Amino acid sequence: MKIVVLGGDGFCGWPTALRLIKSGHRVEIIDNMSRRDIDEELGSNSLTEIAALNTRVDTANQILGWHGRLSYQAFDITKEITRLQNVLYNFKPDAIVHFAEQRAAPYSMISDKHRRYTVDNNIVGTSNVLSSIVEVDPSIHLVHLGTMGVYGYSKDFGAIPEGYLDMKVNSTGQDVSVLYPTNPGSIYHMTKSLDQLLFQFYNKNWGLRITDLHQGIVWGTQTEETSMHEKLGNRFDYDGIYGTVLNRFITQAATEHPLTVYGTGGQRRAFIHISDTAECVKLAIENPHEDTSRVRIFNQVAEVRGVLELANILKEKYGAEVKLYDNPRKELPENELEVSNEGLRSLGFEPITLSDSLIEDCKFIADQFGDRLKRENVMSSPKW
Ligand code: NAD
Ligand code: USQ
Repeated sequence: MKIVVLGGDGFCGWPTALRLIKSGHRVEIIDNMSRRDIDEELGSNSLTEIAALNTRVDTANQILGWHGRLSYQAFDITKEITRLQNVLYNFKPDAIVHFAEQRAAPYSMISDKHRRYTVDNNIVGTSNVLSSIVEVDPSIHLVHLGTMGVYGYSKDFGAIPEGYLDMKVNSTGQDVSVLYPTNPGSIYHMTKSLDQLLFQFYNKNWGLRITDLHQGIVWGTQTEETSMHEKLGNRFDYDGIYGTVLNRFITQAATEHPLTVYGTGGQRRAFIHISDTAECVKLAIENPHEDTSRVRIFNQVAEVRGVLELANILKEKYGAEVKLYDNPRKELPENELEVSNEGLRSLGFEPITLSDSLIEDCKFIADQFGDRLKRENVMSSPKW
């Protein structure tokens, strides 16, 4: 198949692009390098060294013998819609994977400028992608990376279903299935909730084939493919704004920083390993749904874990100190969470769960690159 990967230079997009070409697909990456620019803005960095996108692409094509399967263009999908449409006319993709959004909740809560940037970038980007599909070829399958955070993290309606809630209407006694009520906890998560409405409308009006993958927190850094050459290595965020909790804890354990549990650590969240991110996207693309009467929504998660539980695993394994910090975020101090992942499982997804060996792979990398860590960036989250 021919696949456009929007945001293919990022943490999830790069390993996914490699997984797709290794599976025999042709991939065109589009990325405006905004994530690398944000590192400059924040004075932060990936713990791992990452090659420039042209070097990554050349390495994948030439050194690994995947010649011609991977190409890229660097531009902003919010600003250059004509160029985006030209890619669709010329490359003629069967599917588009949309990773190209500002994805850090803390970044989206820093200031007015950051709130607006996140809304502009994420909503205009998604809108441009949908509108371009309608203009160029409405049969293109759009696979979007959404988030578990659109549901909020509670058991108010029982186990979290895949996108739709089955309910009985009190006034009529009718059984209905509605888009799950959103309960975002940051401007970033709110943009993902708004994305859902865009998908619903474009599906209803033009019958577009759309899969929205509500992904949990991604952990790990390398996959089989990114480990094949040093120039294919993936990024690894550890700072207080882009670093996600488990990767932060692993890095902290490697650099003798106390594990930074926010609040009580009673927050429970859904997790998935980076290798499974790539695998699930591949499964969604290779198994497009026939019935386009509504948006297909899958929960892309492997398992649910508590924040303090994760810290205690690392404490036990590496003797790390666990420290409770005032929570910079407005969120439930404790929550129960149960999530269905039947959709992707029905396509063959066999989740990788937290294991000693995977933690050790990641700790090995954190040990190796520990001298690149900027300690002042570990507690850099804004408060909201
Ligand atoms: P990332 O920031 O590492 O990657 C996003 C990429 O998109 C970057 O390379 C960036 O330069 C590019 N981009 C952003 N805006 C763009 C624009 N307007 N035009 C062109 N390129 C643009 O983020 P990630 O961790 O790879 O996340 C990818 C997607 O997966 C996001 O949509 C995110 O919401 C979702 N997701 C991520 C996680 C996680 O834990 N990392 C969890 C759930 C969902
Ligand atoms: N947390 C700590 N200590 C830390 C960092 C985080 O206790 O040092 C806690 C947070 O308070 C929160 C939980 O860990 O309760 C998760 O925080 P996170 O930063 O790992 O994840 P989050 O902000 O939710 O965002 C990440 C990705 C985002 C994705 C989301 C999936 O950055 O793109 O959408 O995970 S989910 O959480 O399932 O909504």
